[in-house]
Amino acid sequence: MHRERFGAEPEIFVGPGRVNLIGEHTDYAEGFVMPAAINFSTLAGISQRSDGKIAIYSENQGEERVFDGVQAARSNHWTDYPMGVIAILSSLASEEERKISGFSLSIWSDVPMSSGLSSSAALEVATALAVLSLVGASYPGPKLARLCQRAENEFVGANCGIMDQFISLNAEKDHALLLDCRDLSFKLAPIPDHVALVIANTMVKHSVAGGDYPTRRRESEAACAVIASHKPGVKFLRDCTLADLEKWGSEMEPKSYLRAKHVISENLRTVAACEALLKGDMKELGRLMAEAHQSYSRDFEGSCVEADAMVALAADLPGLIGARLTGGGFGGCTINLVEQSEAAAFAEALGARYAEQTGIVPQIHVCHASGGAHRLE
Ligand code: GAF
Repeated sequence: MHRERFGAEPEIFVGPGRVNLIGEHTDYAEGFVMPAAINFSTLAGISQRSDGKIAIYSENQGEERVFDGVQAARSNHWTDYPMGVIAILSSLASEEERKISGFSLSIWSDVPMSSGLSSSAALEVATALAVLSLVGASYPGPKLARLCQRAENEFVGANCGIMDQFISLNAEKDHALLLDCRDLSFKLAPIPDHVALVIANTMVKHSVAGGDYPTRRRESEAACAVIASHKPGVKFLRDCTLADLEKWGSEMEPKSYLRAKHVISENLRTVAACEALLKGDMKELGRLMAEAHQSYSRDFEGSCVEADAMVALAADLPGLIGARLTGGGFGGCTINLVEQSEAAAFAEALGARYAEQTGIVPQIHVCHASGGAHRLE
């Protein structure tokens, strides 16, 4: 499609979506997350052009926009995601990056949008690799993840953390990745062959940019500010303990207390979940996922009726190891770790139960953990 539209052979780059096994709304609190990249990706094809313009076409949107050059501000359009990355990269100091202009970019994706599987990060990351390759520049994965996050925070105006961009760039095939969002150090944990990632889309739309995500972030940060006023050195909920919360919780808005309870306990669960996975203790991993969902739903109030139903309906199906709502919340997908031998039957039964209970036909995908972003050979 790139060749037909733009008359030039593109170089193509792949940015995968992700599923988070555990560790929700902990990344911007400098805590822990444990995502894996999945076999749904965004492809970005790029070729040079001689008129200095930047053309961006999305097959999924069925739309092309042509810009005179790098834009300084958002236009509240889907092109803000790639343009934000282009703008951030071209604002950097190196000579290569100052040459960013004059190219055609075509985008195609099979990452379901607004489903909590990081279609935005996949697009940012694929765009970043494409643009950098055109100007002959490159960055280490963790640094590029920060730049893509900046594009989303500053240009798009969505206040996300680092998890999605980081895993899309740095994932390893067949592994989950425990990320310390404070210093971006990470540990890889193999996902055993007998375990499938079954992703169940509630079909309820999720979004980071508006609504409840920023509200929850503010509420949890308000709780941190109360603890910080008593305890020097506290900057993020990562620095707080459950004992701190009990000590000063009465000074907080009740909602802030509950949001912080989720974040602080979720950090502990996420580190413990990685240990369980490394030890092959699937029972403990499943228990932690169930606890995480309860905490996300009851204390963080980050779930919705449909996601709670999807988790509950999975509970007694053969092969289930653990289930919870994944991603930014208020809709989107659940992640179910399921014995591989039962995965197909599990997916079918869960889909039928969910459709019967809610009247909504879900999409259920049996996935595997994929490698990180790369050039398509
Ligand atoms: C979204 C955000 F983009 C992530 O940074 C993270 O906060 C997640 O929601 C919740 O864990 O995916």
